Amino acid sequence: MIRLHHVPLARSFRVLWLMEEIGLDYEVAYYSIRDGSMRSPEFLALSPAGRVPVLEHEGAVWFESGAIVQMLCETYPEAGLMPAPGSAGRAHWLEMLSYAETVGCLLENLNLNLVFLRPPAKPSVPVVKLLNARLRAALAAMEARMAGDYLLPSGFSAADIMFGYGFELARYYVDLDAYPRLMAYWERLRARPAYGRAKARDGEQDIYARDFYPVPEE
Ligand SMILES: N[C@@H](CCC(=O)N[C@@H](CS)C(=O)NCC(=O)O)C(=O)O
Repeated sequence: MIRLHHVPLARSFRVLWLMEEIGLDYEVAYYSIRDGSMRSPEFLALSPAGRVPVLEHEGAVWFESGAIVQMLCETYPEAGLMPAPGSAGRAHWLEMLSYAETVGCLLENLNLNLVFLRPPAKPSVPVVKLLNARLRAALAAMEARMAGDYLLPSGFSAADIMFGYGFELARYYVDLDAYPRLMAYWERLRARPAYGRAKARDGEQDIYARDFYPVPEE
């Protein structure tokens, strides 16, 4: 039995997409960040910080998207979504899994300031400026390094799922047209049939109410 604990458009989408690439049969348990369901004792028993994703996999319970992605790639090596341990490219693949979380954490902090903070609390403008600049710098660095069709010269891998998910969400905070190579890369990713199947199971997102969140005025 495989069950993904998932919030639409959250990092658990990485796992959803990866499971579609691998071709697994799985169930999805849906949550919302807004309704308190992720603070229930049942959910906290699965996820210590009350976060998604959590994956129940054949009796094991895994949390942290990067770890789940690596575990799935190693459990199903025939899917060919990682360079084998010890092979050329493995270090770069692991770097990219973690780099994707550098981007993920910047997005999370922008979300906290601009999406989840409730009045009378106000976002910190200097902090939002800094986060926005750091997000743009992280994307610009990948734009400069993008030489082929995917992050790894060997071709599509789970690193593209980890990073591509964050690139998709960055559109809420930055103008993605500033990164033409990443935009072309993103078009390749979203054209993948497994991405389309994952989107069909993602569910209705209730995180963002707007299409774009600019840096607020001082
Ligand atoms: N590093 C963790 C972060 C997980 C995480 O923060 N997930 C968010 C959704 S993208 C969440 O569950 N937030 C709920 C909360 O903060 O209460 C991972 O990659 O799995």
